[in-house]
Amino acid sequence: MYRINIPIIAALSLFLCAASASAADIQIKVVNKSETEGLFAFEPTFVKADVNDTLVFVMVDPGHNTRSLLVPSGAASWRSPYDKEFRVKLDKEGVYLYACEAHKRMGMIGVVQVGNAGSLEEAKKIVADESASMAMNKDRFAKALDKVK
Ligand SMILES: [Cu+2]
Repeated sequence: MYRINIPIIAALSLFLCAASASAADIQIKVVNKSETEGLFAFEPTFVKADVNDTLVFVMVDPGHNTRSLLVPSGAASWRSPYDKEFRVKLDKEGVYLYACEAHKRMGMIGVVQVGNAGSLEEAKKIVADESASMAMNKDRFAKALDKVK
């Protein structure tokens, strides 16, 4: 009796390890200046993720937050407090767009692709509208959306 349980427990714990390893935390640094992305940036600006991964916004510099501009159908929109680490579970496939509310006009935006992007029509419209009112980094949003494949 006792011996029979051991392989079952071993198999179960292997299964649980595999399941938890498949969902990743993806760190996004929120900074005034990024070596790779430029001024007022989410680093990296574009992320490709899998369903059930989690974005972790790390507020490296003060004065920023994150707010969704577009989420896939059925996904929850978000609005984070300023200056606090914030987590977003990516539980639906599609494209997510977000910005820092204080610096959206500075082009402080981000794009996330989760799994299959699906139609990009709505995302393209939002990117065009938002980019038109930006005072700097005007091409950042469109360039990030171009990375969605
Ligand atoms: Cu900001």
